This record gives sequence, structure tokens and C-alpha cells, in this order.
Amino acid sequence: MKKVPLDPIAPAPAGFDLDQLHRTNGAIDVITYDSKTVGTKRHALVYTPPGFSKDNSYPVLYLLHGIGGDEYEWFNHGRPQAILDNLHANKQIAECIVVFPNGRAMVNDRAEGDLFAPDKIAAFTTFEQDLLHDLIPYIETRYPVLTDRENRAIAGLSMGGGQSLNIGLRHLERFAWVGAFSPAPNTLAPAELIPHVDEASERIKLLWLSCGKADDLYYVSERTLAFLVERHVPHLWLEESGGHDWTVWKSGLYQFAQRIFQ
Ligand code: FER
Repeated sequence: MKKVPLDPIAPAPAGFDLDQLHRTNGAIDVITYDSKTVGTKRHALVYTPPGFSKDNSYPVLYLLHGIGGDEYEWFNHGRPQAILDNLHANKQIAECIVVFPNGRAMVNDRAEGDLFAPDKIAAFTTFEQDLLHDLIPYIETRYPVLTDRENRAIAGLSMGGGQSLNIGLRHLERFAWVGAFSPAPNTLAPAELIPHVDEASERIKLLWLSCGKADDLYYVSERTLAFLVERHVPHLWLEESGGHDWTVWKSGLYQFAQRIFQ
């Protein structure tokens, strides 16, 4: 059994999410890929780090949005470009590519209408197939990336946190780093999420869980955490002071991004 990392979690410093003057910054691509799963062309955003070069090979973080969002949600609300650029400038993060998919894998994947309609909720489950069989292969043929499990991470907020836990822990042959910020009720029950405790404990490099104490969905994290503690599954837990909000999710990205691909 690996030891739980006794890692002091220092809060993000002021300005961590603000544009600062750097010699080089990351860049954003908007990509379009064929989804055999959905039968449409789908879109994602891709952040390449400062100094990005096709001559290097990079690990990849897949960073997922919530029920109210789409592939732009992190950019609209979470300032990921500033957070990542600042982490790179301070050498607090491994050089990596970050992909922002659309996790609602259906023909109309916009965040419109009744977001809780059964077909829209089901599309967040369908996304597992789109990610594994359509998006990841696209990224791995178009970008210079490392393709072993230790160089692939998945994390997300709320609905995307649930997806990250469900998909990441079911596919430890693909993901060694899994993070959930305020995971939603789409998160599988703990015994389904981690049916093979010893194997998961052995293979996971980082299992990150964080949630605001005032979040109505706190119970999802609480039940997941209770299982991790009881069954001695190595993990990092951060209880935040906020609710179901961007302060928590930006902090989650800041913390998780520093601890992956190490
Ligand atoms: C639910 C409440 C919230 C739920 C999902 C959410 C699937 C998602 C919230 C978010 O993504 O912000 O009952 O059920």
C-alpha cells in the first residue's frame, strides 16, 4: 500500500488567476473532431503551454465543465489561461497540454433548455465513449503527446467532477491522475466507483477531491471521502470555505495542476 501523501495544501496566492506579465504565454486552439459516438463533429479547446514545441512530447490533462457549461465554460468563468500561465512562469507545474472538451455528448451539446432533462444528463455518461474513442485519439494524432497512463489526467467541476471520477477510476489503464472539484450526484456510489480497492490504491498516482463546505452537493464528496478514508485509498482532500462556485473550482485547478505529472 502506498502512503497517503502528507502534502500541505497552501491556499492560492492573491493574483494567481489574474493576467500577469510573462515573457511567454500559453496559446489556445479551437479544435473540431469527428465523433463516431455522437455522429457529429464536436469541438474542444486546447491549451498549449508557453514554449510549446512539436519537438517535445507532453502529458495531457482533460479538464471538464459542469452542467451549465460547455467547452468554453472554464474560459468564460475560470480564468484557466491566467492560472496555467502563472503556474508555468513560476515553474510550479509540469509542462503539459490541457484539453477542454464538451462533456455533453449529444447532437445539440449547447447548455440550453432544461439542463436536467434525462437525455442531457445521459449525454454526460455517453461522453465516456466520445472521450476514449474519439477525442483522445484525435488529440494523440494531432498533438505531440505522451500516451501512457502516467501522462494522462482527468479532472472537472461538478458534473465534470463526477465524470472524472467515474471515467478515470474505471479506466486506470488510461488515467493515473484523477481530480474532482465539487462532484455532482452523477458520481457513482463509492463501491461502484472503486470496486477493486487494492488495485485502485496501487495504480492511482493522485486522487484529488475538493468541495466547498457550503455546497448543497457536499454530501457527494462526503460519502466518497468516507469510503476513501475507511478503505485507505490514497487521496488528497481539500475542504473549501465556499459553496458551489468558481472560487472553489479555480482553486481546484490551481492545486490539482501542480500535483500531476510529477
Ligand atoms: C443534481 C444536481 C446538480 C445533478 C447534477 C447537478 C445529475 C450538477 C451540477 C453542476 O454541474 O453544476 O441533482 O444530478
